[in-house]
Amino acid sequence: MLPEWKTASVIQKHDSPVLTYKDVPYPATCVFNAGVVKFEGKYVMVFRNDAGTWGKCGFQTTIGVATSDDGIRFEASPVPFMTDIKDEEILSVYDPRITVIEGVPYICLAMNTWHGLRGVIVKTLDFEKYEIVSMTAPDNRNMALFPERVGGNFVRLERPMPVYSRNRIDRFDVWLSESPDMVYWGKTRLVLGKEHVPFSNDKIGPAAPPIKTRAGWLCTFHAVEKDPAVGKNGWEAKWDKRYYGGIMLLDLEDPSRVIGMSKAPLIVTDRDYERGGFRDDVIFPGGMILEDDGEVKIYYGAADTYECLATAHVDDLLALCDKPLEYDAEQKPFMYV
Ligand code: BMA
Repeated sequence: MLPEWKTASVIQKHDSPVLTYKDVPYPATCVFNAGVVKFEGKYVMVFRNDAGTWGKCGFQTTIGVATSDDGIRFEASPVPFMTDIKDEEILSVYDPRITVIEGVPYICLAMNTWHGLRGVIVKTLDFEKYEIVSMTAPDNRNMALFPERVGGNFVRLERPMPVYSRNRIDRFDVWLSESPDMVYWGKTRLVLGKEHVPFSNDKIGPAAPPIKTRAGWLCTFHAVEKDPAVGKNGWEAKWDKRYYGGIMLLDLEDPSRVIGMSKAPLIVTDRDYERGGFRDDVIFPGGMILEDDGEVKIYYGAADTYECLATAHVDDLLALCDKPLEYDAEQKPFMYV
């Protein structure tokens, strides 16, 4: 039996999803895993849309854009975005995260290609035209950019997926790389190992782009627990995972250093629309905005089907990150030999 985790008491979930297929004026079925930023006076959301038959979903993924004046009521643009990125090698892009850096919105997306799972960074000024800035080598996706340079370099969180070297199972962690120009990335180092997260028995990954606070970079991540009790959990033929949102604090000067982390999840599924969908029990945060009054808006995909919103005060989130990292010996990392 898995532990019965609860959403942290400092979190208020909005009553209903903030974006669903009903809000999208072109073929849409599952609308989820969005990135959101404030840009030129509006909230801009870039979301994932898996079209297909309701109750099945599918892999006809497009990327959509929606805007809002209040961060709650979003209006989708009439046509999808980045449809021409697919070519003979790139099959689909998905799970966008947006960061405005030096006045320019950059979007990180996961990318399925014929030769592996990659990450791509694009930049745009109008959310209509875009330019590819760089792509990762496979298998590495789930990138989230920091909103400013640190020590002179751009910084991103990322999630390589070493399979062969880690006994061919999901044992994935959160990493960080730096770049002088957003094109060449290196100085790669581990941020958070799965063995540091008491609510993961499978893998973890970066979630929304970090926000800067006086105490450090406040940063969400997703954590996956496999539940052996379920085989089918949602519309998909087999699905035995649960995804939670977690929260940690990274050092302002060296963001590869975790200075605090909540030992329990920040957000778990407890609403019908989070528990029932294409894949049940999935919380996948992709956007986080710090408002002037200290409210933090956290946007998250639910059940791979809807886009939702939760809020909390920044001080309450920081208070959750008061625990140092502990290493769980039961979850010792290992190498394939
Ligand atoms: C991950 C990604 C996400 C998805 C999650 C849960 O591997 O594919 O897009 O939300 O699984 O299904």
